[in-house]
Amino acid sequence: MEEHNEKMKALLIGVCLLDEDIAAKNASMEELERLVDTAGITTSGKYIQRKNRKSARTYAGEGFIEKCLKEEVDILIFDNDLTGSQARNIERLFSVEAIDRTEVILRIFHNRARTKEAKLQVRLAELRYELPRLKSMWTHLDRERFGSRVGAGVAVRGMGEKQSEKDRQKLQREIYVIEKRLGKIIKRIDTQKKRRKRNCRNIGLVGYTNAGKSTLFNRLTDARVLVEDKLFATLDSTTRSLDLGKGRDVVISDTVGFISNLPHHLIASFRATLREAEEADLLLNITDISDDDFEKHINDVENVLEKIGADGIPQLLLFNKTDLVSGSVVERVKKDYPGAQLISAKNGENLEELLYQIDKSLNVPRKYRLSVPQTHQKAINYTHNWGRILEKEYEDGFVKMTVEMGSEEIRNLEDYVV
Ligand SMILES: Nc1nc2c(ncn2[C@@H]2O[C@H](COP(=O)(O)OP(=O)(O)OP(=O)(O)O)[C@@H](O)[C@H]2O)c(=O)[nH]1
Ligand SMILES: [Mg+2]
Repeated sequence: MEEHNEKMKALLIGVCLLDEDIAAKNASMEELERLVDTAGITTSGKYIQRKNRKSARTYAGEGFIEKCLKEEVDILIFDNDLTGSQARNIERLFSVEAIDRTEVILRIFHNRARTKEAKLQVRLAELRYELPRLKSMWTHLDRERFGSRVGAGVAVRGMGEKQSEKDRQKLQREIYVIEKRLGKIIKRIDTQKKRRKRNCRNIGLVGYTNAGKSTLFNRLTDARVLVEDKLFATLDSTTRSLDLGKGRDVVISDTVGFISNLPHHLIASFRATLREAEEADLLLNITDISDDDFEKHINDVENVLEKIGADGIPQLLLFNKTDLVSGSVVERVKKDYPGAQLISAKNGENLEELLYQIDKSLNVPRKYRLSVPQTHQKAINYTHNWGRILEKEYEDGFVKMTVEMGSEEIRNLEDYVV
């Protein structure tokens, strides 16, 4: 895939069928513009076509595209998925490159992948995207050589078809090799994880892209993961230990963000990176409260979690960027989502409480040393009821105990912990 420089100019085109929601389409176009910007392309116009059905040949219809193309641009970007032949039809008719949303995402990933693992995953996603498009890519070659006869089903094996078969095999071979290499990487991650799991619990940060996952991650762990006001700043996962106080160590992982209409093959290709989320004991599901569409984003994230089989993992819902919204929004969200945590990762607001809630959600039973006056019968009974006593001795009017207890329960005995 080629690199694109800043100067590339694009028109964004979307189709909204008459029975579809125009507000949702507008939001999707706005997001596409952000994606396009992240890919280093300038948007010089956005158009939505309302109609009752899609055009098979050019998706938006030739007349509509013609009207949009009042000014000279380098590329047309469609918010909806184009088939390979639609893209080529448009390119031939209007002499301008045509791509869709998925390809914009792929370009971003392509330009941003840094580690070997991320690069392999991106390459795999690109190959999986290209494969079904190959056939139609070459059919025009056949048409040019044999005229309409091929289209009429004449049993001529055209140049294009042979070429397409060769290319398909080449792609499939490459896919096979990359899948094998990634399979090995996943195995390695799993082995490391197993080793880690024996000692401590794993937390995965998930959420819509740009929600503030990396900002929170850096805040909590003093890491220096790249934070940017761009979509898909993070493509790799990073794991650090997180101190919940009193030696209660857990590990936390920052990972790639999600987006609506995330192409299926892209999710499948990012298996190695998403492994951290798939295997977590607790997910911090982080949402940007200042985004008008945050409710939709929560849904989108749920959908991706379901696709990767992580929807059964206990979750803590976090609303981030409270510094950007009014008190009334905060109050409404608190009411609508009881149990959710409202934070500002940037200002560090409410993070103490967050750590406590994380601890509570994990409720890892751990060892504590307690020293309880013998007269405090209530506390002693409580310890027996809620903890597992490992050692017990009497000394100078105190009961000294080593107990294993959940982090929630131990809060009631805080005064006795030594
Ligand atoms: N005002 C405000 N901005 C924030 C807060 N948290 C994060 N941001 C900003 O939001 C943008 C995205 O933050 P990141 O931490 O990169 O978001 P992310 O979820 O890791 O994004 P991706 O890796 O792209 O998926 C950056 O410009 C941050 O500075 C917050 O609490 N308040
Ligand atoms: Mg990030």
